[in-house]
Amino acid sequence: MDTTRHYKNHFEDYSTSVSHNIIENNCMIHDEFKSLLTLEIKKLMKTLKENEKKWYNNDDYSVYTGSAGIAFTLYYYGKYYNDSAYIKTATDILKKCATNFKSKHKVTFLTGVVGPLALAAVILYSQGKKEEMEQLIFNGVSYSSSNHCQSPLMYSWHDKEYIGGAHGIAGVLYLLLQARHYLTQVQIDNYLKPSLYYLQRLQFSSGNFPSSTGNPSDKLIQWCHGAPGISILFCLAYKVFEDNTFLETAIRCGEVTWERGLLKKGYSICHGVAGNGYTFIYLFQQTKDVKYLYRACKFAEWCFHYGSHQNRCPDRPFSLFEGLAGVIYFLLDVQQPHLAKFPTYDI
Ligand code: GSH
Repeated sequence: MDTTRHYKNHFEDYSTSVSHNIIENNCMIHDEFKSLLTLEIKKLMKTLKENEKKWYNNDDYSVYTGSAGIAFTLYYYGKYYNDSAYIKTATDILKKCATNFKSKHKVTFLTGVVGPLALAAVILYSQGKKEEMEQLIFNGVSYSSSNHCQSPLMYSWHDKEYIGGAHGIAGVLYLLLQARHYLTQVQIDNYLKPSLYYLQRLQFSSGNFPSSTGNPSDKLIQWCHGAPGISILFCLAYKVFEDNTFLETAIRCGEVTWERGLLKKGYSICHGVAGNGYTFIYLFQQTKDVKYLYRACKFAEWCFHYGSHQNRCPDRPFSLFEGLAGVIYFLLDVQQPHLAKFPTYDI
């Protein structure tokens, strides 16, 4: 039985001759490929709109799988094509999400777990029970020291120390790096940088990363788990620290993503081909090497056949992170690769 997670990548790799009608000399997307992207985006947007009733399934108002994420794509589309109707629809949906989150959703201070956790922390602190209080706070430093981790920062979720962009330390480090101007030099030197060096040591010889510590499986090549999300982190780390080894790590992630990134699981930005396409966009932004822009275009081209190469349908088929809205977002981003940013992750 074939248990591989990816299709064989039959795309020819970059050369000036194969890319002549995809990329122009000046690293811009060729008008011919742009027309194809636009055609595809409009077709997929039509499908998205035809399924509007399904956007609001299960009262999910989140950016990840709910209507707020779809609104984000509508807004981005409206901005790109200068179409105010989409911006208005997006605003109306987001207002509805905000109202409904307050009254129904559980991840709030008043009705969700955040409230009791924060209140308990305050009470324990006032009683001088600092250690107990610290156990309640999300804190990578204390988790790492109390669990004797090799990285000065570490986090756990569902009792696992995840590594990747969505659930793991790579995602946290990515946000901390973006917020570096709010950190002290000591925090950067003693926590952030050594955590990056620790992560580098986990890279498999294939270029991929484990999904959690101690897990030897080299299986998942997705933005959420494995090389793609980590490549994005190390591109930024290279930009900030100018350490060549960070760029080398990111490039090795890019190679394995090109080789094994056309996933059977589907097209999503979280664990599918569109998310993996962002790997090449970030490598292109960092290195200006047109090879990566070409590769991003080929992953976009794969998405032109949306739905035809996948072994399952997403649970939330129209959502930003699992479904169609995210794929449209990626195709819009490929049209303007210098400005592209992974939605809601890059601030
Ligand atoms: N609910 C998701 C969908 O319908 O698209 C599927 C769940 C999923 O793929 N989760 C990701 C994953 O890697 C993490 S966000 N799962 C483990 C696996 O594929 O082995």
